[in-house]
Amino acid sequence: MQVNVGGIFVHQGYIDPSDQAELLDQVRRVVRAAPLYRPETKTGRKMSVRMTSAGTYGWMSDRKGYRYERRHPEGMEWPPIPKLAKRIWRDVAGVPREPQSCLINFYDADAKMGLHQDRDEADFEMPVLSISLGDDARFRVGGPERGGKTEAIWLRSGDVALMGGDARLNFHGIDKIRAGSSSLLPNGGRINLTLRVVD
Ligand code: MD3
Ligand code: FE
Repeated sequence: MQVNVGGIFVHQGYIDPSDQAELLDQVRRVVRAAPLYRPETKTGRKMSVRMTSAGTYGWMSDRKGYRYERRHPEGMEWPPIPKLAKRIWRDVAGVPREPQSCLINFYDADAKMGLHQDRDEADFEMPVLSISLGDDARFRVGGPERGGKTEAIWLRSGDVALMGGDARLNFHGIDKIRAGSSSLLPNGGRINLTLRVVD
């Protein structure tokens, strides 16, 4: 089923359970080559979400600020974007370009992501695609101005969300994780893959 929340299209149950397991396997391969780390903000606070990336560019935050980088903080290039994630992009994104970045966010039961905009990319005509695996997450989306009205939707394992057009610069974040709601990850938690065209 497809639902529209605040201009974001959520394809619920888009990825069947066997493809979710295969994609998780591909994500594990990325994490083995480019380990998860906890980014710091400019003020030196650690984010609660752990991250790594695949593709030409990885999104990164540290005391110098946030930006895209071609290398992991430990110095290696980012591994290739998982094949299944690229296939989903081709089938859903509706643009002729390939994704250049796949940010992998790992949320444990207590992790959150505050409301923010994604505006570090060069071309806002290019959509952003999000793939959810593991525990349910309450995703909150507002408008293009901070402090406006927001709506929330629970994202579940296998859901694919497309943020394009007028919604591309909407504020969004993750409020809450429902621990134990999925058995995909043996130790629980949620993985979100965010695919983007960067340059
Ligand atoms: C709505 N991640 O990494 S992905 C992020 O679930 C991020 O990990 C969240 O926001 C997560 O930047 C949400 C969904 C998402 C991504 C980009 C958007 C939603 C968006 C851009 C505009 C509006
Ligand atoms: Fe975001």
